[in-house]
Amino acid sequence: TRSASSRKAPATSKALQQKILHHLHTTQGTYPEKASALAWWEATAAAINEFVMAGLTDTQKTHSRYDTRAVNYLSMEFLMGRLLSNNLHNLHLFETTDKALAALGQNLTDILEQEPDMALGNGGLGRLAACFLDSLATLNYPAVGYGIHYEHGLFEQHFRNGRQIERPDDWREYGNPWEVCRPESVQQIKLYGYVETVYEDGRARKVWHPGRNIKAVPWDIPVVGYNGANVNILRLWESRATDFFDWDVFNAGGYVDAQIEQAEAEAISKVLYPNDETEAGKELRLIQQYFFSAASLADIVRRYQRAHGDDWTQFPKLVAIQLNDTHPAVAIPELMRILIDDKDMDWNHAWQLCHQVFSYTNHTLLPEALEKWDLHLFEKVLPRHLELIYEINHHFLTEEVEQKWPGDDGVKSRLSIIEEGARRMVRMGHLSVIGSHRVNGVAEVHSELVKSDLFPDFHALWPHKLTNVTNGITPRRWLKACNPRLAELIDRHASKDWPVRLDKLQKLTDLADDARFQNAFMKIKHENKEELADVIKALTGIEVDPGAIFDIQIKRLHEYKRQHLNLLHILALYRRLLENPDHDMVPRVFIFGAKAAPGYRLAKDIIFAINKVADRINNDERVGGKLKVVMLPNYRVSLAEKMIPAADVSEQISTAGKEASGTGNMKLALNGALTIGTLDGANIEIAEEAGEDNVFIFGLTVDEVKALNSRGYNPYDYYLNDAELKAVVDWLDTDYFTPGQPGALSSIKHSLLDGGDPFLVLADFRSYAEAQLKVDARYRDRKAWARSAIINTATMGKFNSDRSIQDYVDRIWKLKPYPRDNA
Ligand code: 26V
Repeated sequence: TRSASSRKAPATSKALQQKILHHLHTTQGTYPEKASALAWWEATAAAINEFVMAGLTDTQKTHSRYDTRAVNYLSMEFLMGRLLSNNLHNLHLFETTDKALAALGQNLTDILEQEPDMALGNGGLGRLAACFLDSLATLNYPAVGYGIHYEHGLFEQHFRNGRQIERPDDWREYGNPWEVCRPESVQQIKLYGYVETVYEDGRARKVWHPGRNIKAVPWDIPVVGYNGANVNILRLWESRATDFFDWDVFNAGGYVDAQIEQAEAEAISKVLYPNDETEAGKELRLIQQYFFSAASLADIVRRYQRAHGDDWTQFPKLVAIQLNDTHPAVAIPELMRILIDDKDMDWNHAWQLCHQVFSYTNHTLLPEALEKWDLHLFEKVLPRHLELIYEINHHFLTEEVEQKWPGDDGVKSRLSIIEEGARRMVRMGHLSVIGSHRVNGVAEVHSELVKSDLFPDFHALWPHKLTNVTNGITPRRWLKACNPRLAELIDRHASKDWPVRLDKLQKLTDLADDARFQNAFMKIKHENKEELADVIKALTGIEVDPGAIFDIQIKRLHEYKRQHLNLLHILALYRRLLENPDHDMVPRVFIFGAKAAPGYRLAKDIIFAINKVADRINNDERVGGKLKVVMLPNYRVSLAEKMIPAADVSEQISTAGKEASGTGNMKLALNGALTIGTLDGANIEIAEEAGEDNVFIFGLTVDEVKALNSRGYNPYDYYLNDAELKAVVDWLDTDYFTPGQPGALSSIKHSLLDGGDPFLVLADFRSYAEAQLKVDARYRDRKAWARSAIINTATMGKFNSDRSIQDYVDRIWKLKPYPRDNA
């Protein structure tokens, strides 16, 4: 029976106190009077780890006892953030720990602040992977996350004179209490070299003679499900030099070369690439992709063979592999290589297995983000894989494409994995579609565009392959943990199980017009705003009024996300206030958080512009406190957790058709912010759920954007015909915001006019400004605002990542849940 077992006995705060003290003494080697906050954090984490590890062991035992089908989620990025608070919530030990620490004279909130974020990702794609791991564990699905154990995650952002400065992130500088090294599961990874054809028994075999061997060392991070459900594993690979063994060569002058080789091997997992949409074919990035894909596949195959030896019939029944974007697409030829070269399987059998296990998620349509590798670079690094890709391509073009479109060379060249041209390229998206049985986009509109614009020929060839799974977010981190006041209110008025049944928030719609509930809801929002005001003061020195509208835009800095549209509107408000100091507007604080890719000039200029405009406006007495602008430095998961609960307005203003889904939009709406947004990505589905009355939609639609672009868009048509727009764009070309440095902000104006305004900022400006007037008007009607905010929270159930995961399970992965034995 799996009823009451000793481990389930909930820890009392007394017992926890003892555990924490024990770890303070025996693992930290210190004592309460002397211990630093960091030591308290380490000791608390170690105490909680006892529960985590026990759950991990039981879960892994259960999985191997029942030989479970599992999904292997391959991702270059996992943006986990902090783990202690999450683990405490998921184990229901938060209050107990709070009490235990209080009894020891410590404050849990302060201790939680000691933990560095695990920032092993750039943005949406990496955070989605982290939310999915939380949901997989919570729903008791067997799953392993596979990624890279970067020594340095996403850079730390500072501002110097308003400009972004990057510093390396050092999340592991003082060790990390959550990870477990698994030397018994080390893998050897081959690179470079050449391929030899050997003839054996009248058969040609390919032998890859690698030029390089690298060791892949796995670090496991336990992923705790809510309710202490299963504890799954996130396995991150670290690169090391292979053990040096030839002592003679070493002593005969090889010493220096060996050190260089070691440094090169370790470079592979040294740093996360900080670009989230473009990267110009860097060799090291390709090696990172192969390194972690090959190590993960070797691990998957090893686990399978431990139970099934050379019987491959069960392989597609037990193994599902999800490719998080095309970054791990090289896993497809790698599995072919393992099956054919190492396991001696014939092509058709290998391909049939391969194609059944893989599926691929597309996260972007931006042409610059669609990965292509120079064929010669690819051949140099992975000579055997290029051969296999040629063969995959040959089978595909001569069998499938020729069948469907006989003699059509146009369609063959469009569908070929190899792009012909001056420089031949390997198209990773094509490889991913051909090698997978399912391909999904991440929101309805995005998935439709994947079918119609990105892969139309593939869609015609395989009408059932392309599908949609709308993204989601975990309500445990993004409501329960980050917004405890609201969580408690919901506990009292909806039902207690909302963290796993988010659709139950619907009950709150009945209270949307209830004056007492409205007051309670808005009081919480106000308290959250007071807390954020303190954070703003501490980080920037800027004082903001919690009575003002908190209008928040948080996401990577990118032209398509249009932070500069927001900025132009801020300039328009400022100008209205200067022209008429009595101009009637609800006081507003515009708050940004955004990192720019270090090499993305215009994005960095936009950050600089926001900082300079903020300086000027915040210090201008004439605006009478009606307008403030704040750009918080070093935006990251743990800062998002403080900003989101305090937002009144959520800025989701991408050019229609460009934002695949967005997930910040979901987090903000769930916490009662009203969206001002375009009909793009998941905004459309948010508007459907909340109702058009409770969001502020503006701007061109996807179809209108297409029509305008094909007519020929001319930004001057808008610039010259809108006096206010012209005035604010021209303002950027003066030294008003950068005294003594005229032209310091003119790159933005330049991109909007001579640059052709590729993201239609000027075209959407007026409609955006009008939508902002509606925001202002709604806020004046306190009851109407409260009603809309409550309805937003109440109707976001769809965006629970548990629902996304269940969609993946039903349509793609076909998993069964296995609650752990002993739970
Ligand atoms: C692309 C590249 C290109 C090469 C350099 C490194 C690098 C790193 C990441 C990426 C992919 C970025 C794609 C991405 O994050 N897409 C976002 O995915 C979210 C989750 O599906 C979605 O909500 C956002 O709309 C989408 O922009």
